[in-house]
Amino acid sequence: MQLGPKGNLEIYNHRRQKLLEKIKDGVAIFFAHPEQIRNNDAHHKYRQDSTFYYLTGFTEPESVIVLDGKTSKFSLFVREKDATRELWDGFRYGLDGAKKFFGPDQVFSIKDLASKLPELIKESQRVYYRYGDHREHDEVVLEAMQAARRAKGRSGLGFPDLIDGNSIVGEMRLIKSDDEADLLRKAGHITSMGHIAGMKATRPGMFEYELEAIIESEFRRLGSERLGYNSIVGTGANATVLHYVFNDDKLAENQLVLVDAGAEYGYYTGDITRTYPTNGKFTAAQKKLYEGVLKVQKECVSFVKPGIRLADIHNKSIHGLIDVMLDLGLLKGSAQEIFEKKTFTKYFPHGTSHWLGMDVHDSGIYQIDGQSRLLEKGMCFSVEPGLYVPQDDSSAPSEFRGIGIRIEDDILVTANGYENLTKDAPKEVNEIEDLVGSSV
Ligand SMILES: [Mn+2]
Repeated sequence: MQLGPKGNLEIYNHRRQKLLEKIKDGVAIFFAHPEQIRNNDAHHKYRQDSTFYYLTGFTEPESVIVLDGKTSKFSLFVREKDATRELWDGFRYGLDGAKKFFGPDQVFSIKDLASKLPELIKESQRVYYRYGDHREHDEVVLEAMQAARRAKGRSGLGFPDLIDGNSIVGEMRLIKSDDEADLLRKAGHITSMGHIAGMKATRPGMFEYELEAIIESEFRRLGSERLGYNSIVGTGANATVLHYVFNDDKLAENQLVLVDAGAEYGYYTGDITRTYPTNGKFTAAQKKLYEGVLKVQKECVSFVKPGIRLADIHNKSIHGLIDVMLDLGLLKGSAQEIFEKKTFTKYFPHGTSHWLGMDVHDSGIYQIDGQSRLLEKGMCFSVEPGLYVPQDDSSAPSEFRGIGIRIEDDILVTANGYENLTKDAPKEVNEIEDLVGSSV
């Protein structure tokens, strides 16, 4: 295995330096993500917390970062070397390895966290820590803050202020650097290739989980370490369930299958949704609905540039989809009234976009002073309008019942416009019809 962080150590130093400037004379604490038991002594596959990784490149659990704004000191708590545990579970950096490869000013054993933390925070009246995510971490921080306060004796000062440190890093993570854009571009490309592999192999009679495995296998083959989120593969009316999780149904003739899957690469994820006919040919009704959503999706994508807002894109998406719904007889009445009374949510119940980055629903504030924030170069998000007609919706024209369609791309804001990071995943009707089933 290759030791040390992926990429240049300078990237992580630079991020911590930027954070230190923001916390001024406060102290920031970040915990590694806790390991999760699956059953008995078997764990879920471990993935580091994104913010923790962003600041260190360090991937081991049971680790803690402490950054002191006054002294600019970076302290890292890690697991000690342990021959027995390493025989069973594999390599650990230990204190010396962590110091050598990840550049902390001082390194401690995670066993000493409770005793050392009060010392590290006692000079500060502000502690940056996200309270409420993990009770066991909250406990440690609270104890340390109490101990630090006691140690100060009679100072007249109260308990230190507690500020959410993750939100501050979240704002940093929202604007992607060129290095991050490269990783997102790669994740977008691998994700596109996985979707293409899935389209080629699709045939009626296969199970949703087979299709899932083919897509994910292509992700891995192309260098993706893991998924960005659990894949959704929903055929027929399963596609109308937004976060369908079962993936155990059989694909039938004349159905559309909706696939929402994303490969992670270097801790950054793609997030693509494509919807296509199981036998490679859209029915007339499927095509009408599909082309409606596609037109809206393309209009929303090409609208992206700095200075507009996600709310503008969402509104564009709503207005476009309302026109489609009126056109196809899904809704009746005036577009204005449907918009104002939000009756479109019957068929388009979700938002159009979410931030994308290390997490599929990435960090970063959406609204500033109650208003959707202005887009800037380096922001990355999904554009994913959809229409979902429930199977039992007797008010909808029968030809559309049980059809769910979503089309999703990953968009990076550039200086003058946008870059579609997932443009390699085909979405035009003729492209899809050519691809689907072509390797069967
Ligand atoms: Mn998405």
